Amino acid sequence: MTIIVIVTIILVVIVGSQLLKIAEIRAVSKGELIYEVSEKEGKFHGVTMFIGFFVFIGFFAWQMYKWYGLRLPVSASVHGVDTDWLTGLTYIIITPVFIISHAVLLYFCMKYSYSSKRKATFFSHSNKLEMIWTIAPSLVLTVLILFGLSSWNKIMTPIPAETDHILIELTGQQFTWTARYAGDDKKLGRSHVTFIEGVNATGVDTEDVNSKDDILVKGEFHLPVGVPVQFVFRSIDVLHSAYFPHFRAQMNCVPGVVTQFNFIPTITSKEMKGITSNEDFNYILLCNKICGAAHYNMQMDIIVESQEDYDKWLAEQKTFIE
Ligand SMILES: [Cu+2]
Repeated sequence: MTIIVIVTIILVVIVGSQLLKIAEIRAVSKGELIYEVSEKEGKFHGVTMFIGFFVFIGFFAWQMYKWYGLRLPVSASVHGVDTDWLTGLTYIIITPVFIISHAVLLYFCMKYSYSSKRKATFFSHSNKLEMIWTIAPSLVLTVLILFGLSSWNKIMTPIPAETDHILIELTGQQFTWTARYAGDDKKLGRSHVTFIEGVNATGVDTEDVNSKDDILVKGEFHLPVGVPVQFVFRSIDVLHSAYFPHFRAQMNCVPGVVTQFNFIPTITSKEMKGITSNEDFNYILLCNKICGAAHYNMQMDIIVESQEDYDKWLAEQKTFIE
């Protein structure tokens, strides 16, 4: 079936180009100027383009309406509220610019379509124009970037050791995640690919004293609400990306490099089920780099709960080294 469709498309293209050639030969034989656009043709193209503007903007409006409900629910992290606000601000700025620039562009196609009575003005340079279209976008971008940098610094500055927080290492591998909690000593034991052996699939250094109380979990991991979480990321094979859509966070997991960020969860899983009116709602960690055939299945559930429930859950988990 696919081959028939491909062959049909190729044949249609060949037939089309042959028909054009025939039309060209016919016009040339009659002495017509085939490469000259007439005023009538120019006007037709211009008007069609201007009508195209309304079709284009109509399609844009329809898409906004159609997919609006598929947006993520309210952010479940402190910095995520800032990120969403910044995204909203960016849309407020770029949407009118997008519509106005297209309206002007396509209206001018119609207004200035070819006329034999009009001669085009030639000018090679305008300092005034250059200044306007360089400075105006630069100013807008500077404001957006400054806001963005402030949010970025909040999640990228490592949490100081003396501040109360949880330390979790997420290791990506084709095609699964492993979460490692630092345990009572709040320190992660050393880890390296050279230690990977049998059940020690992420390469924890079992000789390191800091590894003794580390807790490894798969499938799902828990976080207490309102407590800062410092994440560190590793990959033991290819590039992965730890993506937490509901917390508006994402970080690459790079083989041989440790990356990090932190966030503070603000809404428990139970509360989010109510907010989204979806009893099956679950926070998820996804891999957001196409890392191989089963990439789509590389995910982990995240349960955000009260400190009490979290402590209870953590107490039930076994340390990696018994
Ligand atoms: Cu992956």
